[in-house]
Amino acid sequence: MLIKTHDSGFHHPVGSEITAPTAYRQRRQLLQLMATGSAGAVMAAWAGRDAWAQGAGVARPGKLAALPGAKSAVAGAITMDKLTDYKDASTYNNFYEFGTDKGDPAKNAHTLKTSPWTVEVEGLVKKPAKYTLEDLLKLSAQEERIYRLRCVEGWSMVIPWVGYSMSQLIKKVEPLGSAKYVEFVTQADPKTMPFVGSSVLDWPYVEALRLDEAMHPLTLLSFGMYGEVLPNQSGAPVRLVVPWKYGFKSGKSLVKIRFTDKQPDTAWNKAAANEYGFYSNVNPDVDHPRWSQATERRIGEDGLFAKKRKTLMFNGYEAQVGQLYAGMDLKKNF
Ligand SMILES: Nc1nc2c(c(=O)[nH]1)N[C@H]1C(S)=C(S)[C@@H](COP(=O)(O)O)O[C@H]1N2
Ligand SMILES: [Mo]
Repeated sequence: MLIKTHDSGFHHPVGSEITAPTAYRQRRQLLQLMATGSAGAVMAAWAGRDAWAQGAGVARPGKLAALPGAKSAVAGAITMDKLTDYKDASTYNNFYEFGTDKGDPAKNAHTLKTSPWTVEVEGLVKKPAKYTLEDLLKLSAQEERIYRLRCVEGWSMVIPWVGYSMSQLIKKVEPLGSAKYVEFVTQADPKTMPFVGSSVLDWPYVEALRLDEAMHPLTLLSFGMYGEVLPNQSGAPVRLVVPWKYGFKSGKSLVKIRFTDKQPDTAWNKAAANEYGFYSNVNPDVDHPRWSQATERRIGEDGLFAKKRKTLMFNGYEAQVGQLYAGMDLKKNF
C-alpha cells in the first residue's frame, strides 16, 4: 500500500508479509534439508540448484530459454546460503513500472517487449556505442553467480544470476579520465509499462554507481537467473545486480549507460533523499528513517524454519568491497 505524506513526499511501502506458506513448501524445504544432511551450506545451495534444475514440482510462469553459465570464478560470487525457490524469486518483486505490490510485476510484466532491445553507451567514453542485446550477450563469457539481494524494505533472496562483470563492458567503451560516475537508465515505455506515468517516481527509473563501484568484479550485468533468461518481472532482458547494496541500486531493463563527471540524480534519491542515499550500501548500523536495517527476512523462510537473520555489513561482501569506502563516513554517506 502506498502512503503519501506532506512532509517527506513518497513513502516506500514497508514490505508486507507474503502469502502464507503452503504445506508443500514446508515439505520441500524439509526434503531438501534431509537430502543435504550435514554436508554443509555449500552443498545445500547446489542441491537446491539441482532441485529446480530437475523441475522438482516448481511451477514456472513459462518456458524460458536456457542461458548456461559456468560457475563463477569471481571471489565472493557464490554464497553458501540455500537458494530461494524460483517461484518466490519470480513472484515477489519490486518493479514499479508494473505496479507497487510485490505480486504486480509477475502479473503485469508480460506486456514488456524485450526484443528488439538495444543498450546505448554514451557520455565520457572514447567509444560510445549502441549494443543490441545479441551484441551484449556475446561480449563476454557468462558465469553463474549466487548472490544475495537485500531489499531496503527488509527482505532478501539468494539467486543464481547469470551474466558477466559490468567491467567487461566498461573496458570495451574506454572511459575518459574525467569519467567518475556511471548512470544506468532503464526502460520507461508507457505503452508497455502500465505504471510509467504514475506519480510514484520520476520516470525513467535511474540509478548510478561511482565508476570504481561499477568496475568492481562483483557488479554483474545479468541476462538470466536459475539457468534461464530473466523473466520479465526480474528485469528482462538485461539488468544490473550489485550485491552489496540495497536492491534498488540494481536497475532492471537497462536501456542506457552514461558516463559522467558529476554524481547523477537517481530516482529514489529524488523521491526521498533522506531515505535513499546515493551509496545505499547494506548497513545494519544505519537505520532507514522509518525502520531498522539490523535484521532481514529471507523470502521462502516464512514457514517451518522461519527465522529473522542478522543483516551483514555490505550484505556479507565486506571482504570484497570494504576498501572501496576506506576513510568514508558511512553514516553520512548512507
Ligand atoms: N527499473 C526498475 N528497476 C528496479 C526496481 C524498479 O522498480 N524499477 N526496483 C528495485 C528494487 S527496490 C529492488 S529490491 C530490486 C528487486 O529485484 P527483484 O524483483 O528481481 O528481486 O529491483 C530494483 N530494480
Ligand atoms: Mo528494494
